Amino acid sequence: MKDAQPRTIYLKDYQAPDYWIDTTHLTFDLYEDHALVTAVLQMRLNDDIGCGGALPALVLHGEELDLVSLHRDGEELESDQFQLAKGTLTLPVEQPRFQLQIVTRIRPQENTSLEGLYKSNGMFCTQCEAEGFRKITYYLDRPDVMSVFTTKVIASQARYPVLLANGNAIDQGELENDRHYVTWEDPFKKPSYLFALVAGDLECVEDHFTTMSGRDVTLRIFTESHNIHKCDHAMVSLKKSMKWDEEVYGREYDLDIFMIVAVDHFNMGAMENKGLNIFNSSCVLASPETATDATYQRIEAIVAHEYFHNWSGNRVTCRDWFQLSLKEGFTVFRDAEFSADMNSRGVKRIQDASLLRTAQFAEDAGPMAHPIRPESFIEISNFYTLTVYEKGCEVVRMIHTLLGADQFRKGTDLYFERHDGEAATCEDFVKAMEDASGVDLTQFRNWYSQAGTPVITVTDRYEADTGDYHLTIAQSCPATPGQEHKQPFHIPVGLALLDEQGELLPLNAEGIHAEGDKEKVLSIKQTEETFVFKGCKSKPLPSLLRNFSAPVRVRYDYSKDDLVFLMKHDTDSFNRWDACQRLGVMAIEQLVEQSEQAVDPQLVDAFGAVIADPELDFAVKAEMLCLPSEASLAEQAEVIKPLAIVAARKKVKQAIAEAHSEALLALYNELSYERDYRPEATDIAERTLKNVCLGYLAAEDDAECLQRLAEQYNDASNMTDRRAALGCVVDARHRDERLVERVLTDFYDRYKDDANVMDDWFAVQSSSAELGTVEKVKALMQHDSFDPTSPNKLRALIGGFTRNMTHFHTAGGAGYEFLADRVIELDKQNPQVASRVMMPLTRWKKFEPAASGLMKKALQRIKAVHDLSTDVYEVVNKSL
Ligand code: 0A1
Ligand code: ZN
Repeated sequence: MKDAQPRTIYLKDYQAPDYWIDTTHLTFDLYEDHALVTAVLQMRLNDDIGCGGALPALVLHGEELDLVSLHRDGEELESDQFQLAKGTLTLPVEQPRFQLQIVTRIRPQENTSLEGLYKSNGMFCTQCEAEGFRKITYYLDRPDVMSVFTTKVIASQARYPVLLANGNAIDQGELENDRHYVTWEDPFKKPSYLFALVAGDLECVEDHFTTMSGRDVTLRIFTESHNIHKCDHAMVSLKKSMKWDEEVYGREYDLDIFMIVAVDHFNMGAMENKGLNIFNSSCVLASPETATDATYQRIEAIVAHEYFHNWSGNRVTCRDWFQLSLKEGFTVFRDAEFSADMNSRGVKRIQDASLLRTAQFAEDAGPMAHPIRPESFIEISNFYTLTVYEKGCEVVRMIHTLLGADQFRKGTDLYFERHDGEAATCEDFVKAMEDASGVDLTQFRNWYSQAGTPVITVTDRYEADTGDYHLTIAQSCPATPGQEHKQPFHIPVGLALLDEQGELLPLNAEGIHAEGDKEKVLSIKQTEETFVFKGCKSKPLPSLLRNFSAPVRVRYDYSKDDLVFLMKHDTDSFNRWDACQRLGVMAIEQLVEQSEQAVDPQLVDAFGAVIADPELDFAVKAEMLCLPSEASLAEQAEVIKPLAIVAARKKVKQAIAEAHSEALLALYNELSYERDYRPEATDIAERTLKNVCLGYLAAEDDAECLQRLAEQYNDASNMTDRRAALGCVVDARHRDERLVERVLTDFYDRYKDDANVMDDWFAVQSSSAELGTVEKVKALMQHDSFDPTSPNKLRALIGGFTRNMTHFHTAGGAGYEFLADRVIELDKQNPQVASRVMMPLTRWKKFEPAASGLMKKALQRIKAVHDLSTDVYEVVNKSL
């Protein structure tokens, strides 16, 4: 339990700290059963605080620490001269400037929360964001306290030959008893959450980057020796990111060395510690044999994300944790644009919008809904959400859209110049954008303060006699916890109008600048606005919210014919894909309500046209051929009926597969040729499309296709193809138990020594509609390769199961009970992971009554447990 009475913290209560810490000297003495940490802090009164003469007491944060000694200006303080309470150390202050020396003993070996200093596979590593540094020493563990850090790491030379911390190495040497040390100095002021330390027996790959001003930077990626051959892609990605940030944002790297360390036990994807990024090994390591295309692209994106934080997060950091989206939303926008530049821009947009609409919209409609800048929290770890990250990115993207690329760049230049070395706020970011561009973002600020997904409802009317086309856009936003009524948002709505031939019409309407353009972004601010477009010879068809120009839902009464028309003619690849999705949703929803009906033939034909379209880019074609996912169907349903969704989607997939079997097979064959593996966009597009075809072939009513699946599985020369075949074998329409068993065993035998591939071996089974029963998942938890202390394994197995609509929701509540048991058990070990895996239960209100009551019951059982962590406590209490 982090807090006896979990306390809510409010943004409105923010106060600057009473003291600053100008310098922080840390010495870590690492041993096998404990570590001694000596912190020497130069403290200074914050002159802006009016203290009326007496100096305020100093209140330092600290958790799970043994205080060994405490000195103030060289004098030891006795235990009656300070107070230790849960989470704090309070001491009186006598001078406005003073030095503290604090020695603490910690036990990294016993730290299962993976916050602070802990051990993973025999190496020491740290994770300090958001509030993990307080598990290392007593400190002002808040992001607005920025200090210059020096770190000396001392450990056994034999066990831990590599000793790393932030900044540049300035000293090293040998000590008695086979111990050695390295001292690191980071010249840039930073908050404690960016501190990092690593000690281990690691190898590294090394490369160099010459910055735009001609400085040489050493680049190193560290990992255990058996994985050293899997670092090349991350290194290439790092160099591309460094170059891109110079070219697109004018941002240069600032230290002599940049390091990445891969660790197996990590709560999140990666962490941007200054000069020493620590990564979940699943987000760094790749080889063609062990990583899929998706993993290659994820690695590229995450390496870039963490690197970009060096400016958007580290040089300019956050004043307080309510401002988290200041660094995360902006950095996700930066990495998304980087990925778009490196790969297929259209597909990147489709994938990001799809994730947002499926998962973030669900968050916005659930009990934990919050604005991208939350107003309160109990546990900040619960706010590393899709809302803060992905919706935050969309909000930055809208600023980019409203300002245009050039003004946006002026805005970021101004922001970095104004706030370099500071802890800033979202308001500072918006203000810099306004000041640089002259665009008024007053109303736009509502995106920062209001939760919920706005809905734009579009209606239209055509007047044949005048040729006028009236388009009305109305906006509203549903109530969210604590926010009953919303102010209208400032929404950029991308628009084009298609004529009967599918050509884009010039947009001539009053109030629209640059008349004559065929594409426009309307700047919507009112609750309802009408535009009258002149000179339309017939009723146009609107292409709305092009390129997903805002994180909103669009309601427009498209007929199926309209959607088929847009699929064919729209020039916006996002909207072409979206038309396809809408048609898919209509067809599947119809079957959810009436399962005995035939599959909509119009949909089947439309998919046939997509398969046959010779003009369509392979990457976009692959996306268009993917039916809406079960999760996205659930998000869009009024009431979620899990089994009906699974059955309806399967029926539609089978109908498409049967109707177009020849074309699908021809396309599959055309794309199945031998080539060396390259994670390049064109190759990835071909493999993706080929494997989408394979998925349909596995859904055909043709037992012979098993042969093809087995062949692709056996002959695959890369993980993308092997993994795709494995998934198809496991869930094929005509399953062959023996084949399933054989490929699962083969996959295990091939990759059992690769922890990251094994994660997937667990996930493929627990998420399978065929295999993933509660019993199977329980059995897998006992498997020798399952490590219950590994967040990756837990996410793979339990996360896979909670995504499994067939078995998680339909076991008479056994799935929910299983999850509740895991959450209760895990909460003692790793609260962050516990609170994340329980999220699916929090959506209980949306499910059909049979499921909903049982989900609620499972939540109530968790709530009744004493001493819940703040993480689980907050989620369970807000969702009941
Ligand atoms: N700042 C990191 C994400 C991160 C957040 C919290 C963590 O531990 C609780 C770890 C990583 C990023 O955005 O990549
Ligand atoms: Zn980030």
